[in-house]
Amino acid sequence: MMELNWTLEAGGIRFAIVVSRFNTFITEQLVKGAVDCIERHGGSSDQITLARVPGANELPLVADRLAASGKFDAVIALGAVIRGATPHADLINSQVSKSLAQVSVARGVPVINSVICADNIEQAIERAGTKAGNKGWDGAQAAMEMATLCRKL
Ligand code: INI
Repeated sequence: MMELNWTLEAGGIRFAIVVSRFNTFITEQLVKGAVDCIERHGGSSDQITLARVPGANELPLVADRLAASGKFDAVIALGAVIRGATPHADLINSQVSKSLAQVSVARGVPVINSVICADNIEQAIERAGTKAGNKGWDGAQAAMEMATLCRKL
């Protein structure tokens, strides 16, 4: 068995981050987590391009443009969808996660889905740098791993 192994490093990887402004007090914490993760793995802000969109629904289109540009080794999509009184959030969640996965496969570029899907604000806060970690940090780690793996395939 030949297993592909490597250490997790950000050096040399070109990252694109697309983040939604909806629930911005949460999503800005995800940006901070992602950038912190990249920097703590030897990367720098020069390697990161950041695009902002109005809401999670708009993430797939911009992720697609970024992935198609050939300028990035990985795209990290950050957002926070918080359930309200209507099924609106559920519709957004299923559409966005399917579309991000489609973009990734169609463009051959890792597109990391780091959109928080929460029942309430407390759950979202827990995933934005408090009790349950930071989904932006997790997304940056997944981006590093996938970009490095894809280079070896
Ligand atoms: N967008 C979000 O990013 N999070 C939400 O929780 C949310 N809710 O619940 O409405 C949300 N709605 C806006 C949506 O993503 C689009 O921006 C809007 O529909 C315009 O296309």
